[in-house]
Amino acid sequence: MKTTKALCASFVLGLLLTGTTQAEDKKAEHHQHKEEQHFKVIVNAYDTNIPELNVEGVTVKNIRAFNVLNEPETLAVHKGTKVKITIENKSPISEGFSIDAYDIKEVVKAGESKTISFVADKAGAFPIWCQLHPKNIHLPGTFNVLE
Ligand SMILES: [Cu+2]
Repeated sequence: MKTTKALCASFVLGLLLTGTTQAEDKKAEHHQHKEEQHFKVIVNAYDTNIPELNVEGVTVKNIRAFNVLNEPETLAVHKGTKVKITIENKSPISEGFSIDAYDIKEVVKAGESKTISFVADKAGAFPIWCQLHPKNIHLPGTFNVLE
């Protein structure tokens, strides 16, 4: 009877120890920033025709509008993640890719790709914008870093 109790007690203790070790491991992983995420952002240009537009009482017909977008426009990671972004430029001209808070300012030539890596160590919502073109033509995106 005594032996059984002792066995039971050591079994329970064993379970408790295993449980604690797993929790510690998870904590350690979190602190070492082991998480990695790879994104692919395609920069694309859209040539659109607006048949008719009324601006300040004046009707203008057949306007050609040129818009550049990053797809996807929003990227989200947790703080501490190792981030890799491959920027593929499908626009017919060179495009910029900037995230000021992370000192990122890249230029990708037409038809080319570039991969950047950094650790997302600042939480917040940061604009991704093109430093080469006006913001009404190359629409800004957002880099979200969650605490
Ligand atoms: Cu641009």
